[in-house]
Amino acid sequence: MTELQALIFDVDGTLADTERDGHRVAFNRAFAERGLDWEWSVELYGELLAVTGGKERIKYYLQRINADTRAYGYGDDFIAELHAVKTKLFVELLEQGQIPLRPGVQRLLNEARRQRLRLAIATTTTPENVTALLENTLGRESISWFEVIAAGDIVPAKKPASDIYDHALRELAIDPRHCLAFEDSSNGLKSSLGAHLKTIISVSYYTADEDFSGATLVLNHLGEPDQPCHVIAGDLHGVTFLDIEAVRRQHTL
Ligand code: XBP
Ligand code: MG
Repeated sequence: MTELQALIFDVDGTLADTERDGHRVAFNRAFAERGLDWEWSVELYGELLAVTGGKERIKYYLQRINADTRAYGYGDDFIAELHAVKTKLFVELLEQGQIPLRPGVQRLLNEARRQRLRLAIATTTTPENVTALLENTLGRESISWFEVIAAGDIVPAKKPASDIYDHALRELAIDPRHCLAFEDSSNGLKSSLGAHLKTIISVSYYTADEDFSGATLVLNHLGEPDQPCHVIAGDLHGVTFLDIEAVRRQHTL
C-alpha cells in the first residue's frame, strides 16, 4: 500500500512566478549597483533559464554570451559577491510584496496541513529567498510548516540532477512512493523523476512550452474554486481545481 504521506514543492515558478519580475529584475539591479552595463531582457532571461542556479547562470552568461573582454577577469569570488547583492535585492522585492503566490498554492498547503500530510521544499534557489517568500506571503510561522527545506548549494549538482530531491527524501526518511512532487519546469521534472517521484506540473511564464513527458498531470495553475484551472495533459477527473482529494487520486495513478 503506497499511501500518500508527503508533498515536496519546488519554489521558483511553482509557489510563485518569480523569474521574470523577480529574479530577472534583481539580477539587473545588482549589475547596475556594481557598475556593470549588462541588461538581461525578458527574452534573454528565458534563454538563460536553461542554466539553473543564479551563480551558474551568471557564469554561463560570461562564458557564452557577453563578449565584453572585461568579463574574462571575473572569477568565482566576483560572481559570488555579485550574486549576494542580487539575493539582497530579490529579498527586498519580496518584502515589498511584489511577488504573490500562484493560484491554489495557499489553499492546497492549508488543506495538506489539516490532513496531516508532511511538507518539504526542494529548490535550486538560495535559502534566504525561500524564507523571504514564505514569510512575506504566508507569514513568519509558515517556515515551520515545512519539515525539510532543501535549497541552493546544499547539494553539489543542481536540477536537472536529482540530488536536491534525493536529499529532501533522505532528510524526510521516506520512500519516494509515499510522496508527490510539484514542479513548473522540465529541468525540475527531470530532477523529481530522477528521484522516482510522481510529479504534478503547474506551468509558469517561461515554461509553458517545455516538454513534460513523464509528469502525472500538467496544469496551467492549481486553480481555485472561483478560478478553474486548465488541464494541459493528464486527467483531473472532472474537477476544476486541485484539492488534496484530487492529489491523492493522481498519486494512485
Ligand atoms: C530556479 C532557479 C534559480 C532562480 C534564482 O530553478 O533556477 O536559479 O532562478 O535563484 P528551480 P538563485 O525552480 O527549478 O529550482 O539566484 O538564488 O540561484
Ligand atoms: Mg521551478
